[in-house]
Amino acid sequence: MIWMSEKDILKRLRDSIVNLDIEGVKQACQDALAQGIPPIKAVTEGMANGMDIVGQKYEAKDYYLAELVMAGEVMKEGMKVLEPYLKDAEVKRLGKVAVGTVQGDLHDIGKNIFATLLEASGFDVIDLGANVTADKFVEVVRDQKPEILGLSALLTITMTELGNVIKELEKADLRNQIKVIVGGAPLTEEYAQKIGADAYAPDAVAGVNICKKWVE
Ligand code: B12
Repeated sequence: MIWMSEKDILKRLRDSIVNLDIEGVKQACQDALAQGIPPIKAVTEGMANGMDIVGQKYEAKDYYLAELVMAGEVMKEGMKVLEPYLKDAEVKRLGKVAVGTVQGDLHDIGKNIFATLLEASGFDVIDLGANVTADKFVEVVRDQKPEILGLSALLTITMTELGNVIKELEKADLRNQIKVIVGGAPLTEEYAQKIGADAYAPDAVAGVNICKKWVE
């Protein structure tokens, strides 16, 4: 491979998401690894920036739903290349975290990144997927006893479901057994406080750092 600066590779990662270019993203991820760019940086400062641009294009009606779907697929292919390098089997085990995207919401890319980074940091992750009902979250907290529950919501209309999950945990008398962290683009610190979450994180890295503090 011809030597490229880190900046150029991050730009290629971003652009291949925006151009919905699966082969391009895979190659750029491989080049990032070959050049010693930390894989987490390739995600957060490369591909994730591309997803932001895709979102803006969707809002501007330059892109339609088909492109949103495709962008999600392209990002997932890139993640497949990077994931083995994000994980490190040698790290000490820290505890159990259940994660999921709330009911009505199918966005799972951010949640998946959070889950991957948790695993890489030594947490055991129970990934419930997307469109998860409050009942399911309650059942898992009761039966599998994770220390932490991570909830994701990407739509303004599904944000309210986060509060609902917390209420259901209270009703089931489980709220005091678990720390709840919430994340997703439309959320804010204030909103997280209002619904009674223990923490909000603007990105997956910050989220993992909060989880680490909790189990220290
Ligand atoms: C890809 C995408 C899709 C894909 C999702 C594919 C998938 N498997 O996830 C598909 C095509 C399915 C989709 C569908 C829809 N989408 Co969409 N989508 C997006 C897009 C472009 C990117 C989202 C994404 O993956 N970003 C990249 C990841 C890495 O970022 P992230 O999710 O924010 O996650 C980071 C942090 O937020 C955080 N995080 C996330 N979750 C959690 C959880 C915890 C616990 C922690 C600690 C951290 C954390 O960590 C992550 C990494 O640092 C966004 C635009 C955008 N830029 O956000 C629109 C967007 C979210 N979608 C939108 C809309 C409107 C829709 C649809 C309603 C479209 C339609 N008309 O049908 C549907 C809804 C379907 C549903 N019921 O969920 C709007 C939402 C507007 C709003 N405020 O409500 C957005 C903002 C686009 C826009 N600008 O209009 N979408």
